[in-house]
Amino acid sequence: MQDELERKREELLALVDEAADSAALERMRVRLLGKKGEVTLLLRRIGEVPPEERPAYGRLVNALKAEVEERLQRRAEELARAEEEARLAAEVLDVSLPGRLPALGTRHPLTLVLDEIKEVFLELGFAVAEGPEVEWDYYNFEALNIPRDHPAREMHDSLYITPEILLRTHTSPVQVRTMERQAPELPVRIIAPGRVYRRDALDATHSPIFHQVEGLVVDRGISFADLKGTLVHFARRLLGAERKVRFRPSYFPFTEPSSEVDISCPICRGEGCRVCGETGWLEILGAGLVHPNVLRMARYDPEEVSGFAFGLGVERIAMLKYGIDDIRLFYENDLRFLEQFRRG
Ligand code: 2NM
Repeated sequence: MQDELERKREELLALVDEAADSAALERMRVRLLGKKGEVTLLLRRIGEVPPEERPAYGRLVNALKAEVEERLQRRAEELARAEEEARLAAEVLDVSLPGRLPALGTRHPLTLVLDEIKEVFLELGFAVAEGPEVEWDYYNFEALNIPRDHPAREMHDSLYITPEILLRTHTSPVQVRTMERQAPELPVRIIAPGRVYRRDALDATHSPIFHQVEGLVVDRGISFADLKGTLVHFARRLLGAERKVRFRPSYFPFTEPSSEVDISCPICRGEGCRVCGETGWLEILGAGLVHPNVLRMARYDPEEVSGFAFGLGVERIAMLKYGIDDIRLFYENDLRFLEQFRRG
């Protein structure tokens, strides 16, 4: 009996040592100590043992059970330690490796140019004004002295929401709203950057949505000399100190006199090239002295004050500045295009 238990003891302890991982060890614990486990059955068998041998049998089996429990405990700790070590070895992290750099975006070329334009005018004491993109016909046309029969007022040239409301075709309504709000306070010295809308098909040189910056100065004694000084300074700050600047007579309903402003081509320096259409000159903006009717409608007295105003297309400036020949490139978000404007 004693020998038989001794063999059993060795067999069971060996089984515990054989468990190769925590899961196998748990299955082994059930096989040994569970309800129908080997040790449990040995304990139950005490009833089959002759009464005089029961105390000795009981002592031996209880000792065996304690030893099995202890061996299970030791093996569990051993396996847990080994498994932790294996996990740590598998998870090694080399903190000396170079980091993975985040993919850095770039500012959009239109944002770059717009920021440069703003900077020049902010230095000169202009403030940035904003207004709605969905605008009353009154602010977009009527208050700007644009006649009822002007082509821009046709349904097929502008994007109307109702007969009285449209998507603004320029940012001039912002200037009108600012004058209205501020009058009779002087001076007005603002730029109005923003998105404008025209009923055009998208092609290499037109887009139904594009960006403008318009400027306005109203004060006592403002003359065409103020306009010229401001815009020559602006053109040279933005496109190069060596630019020649040319004022050509023109017409706008909201200014009188009116002018278009050209610069010597920054690509060929006036020699003639693809960008300037072989003329050596590029038109960069329109400008003029604010029409007395416009001042009057905005509640300034044209006998007391005068003003100059100008307007430019941001896409147009960006295209000639960077030699871009297709306006659609600005809106397609092709990274091969955008990444060319990375700075620094
Ligand atoms: C241009 C050209 C000339 C202009 C006029 C005004 C306002 F509101 F003061 F009358 N804002 N902008 C203006 C003048 C715009 O764009 C080519």
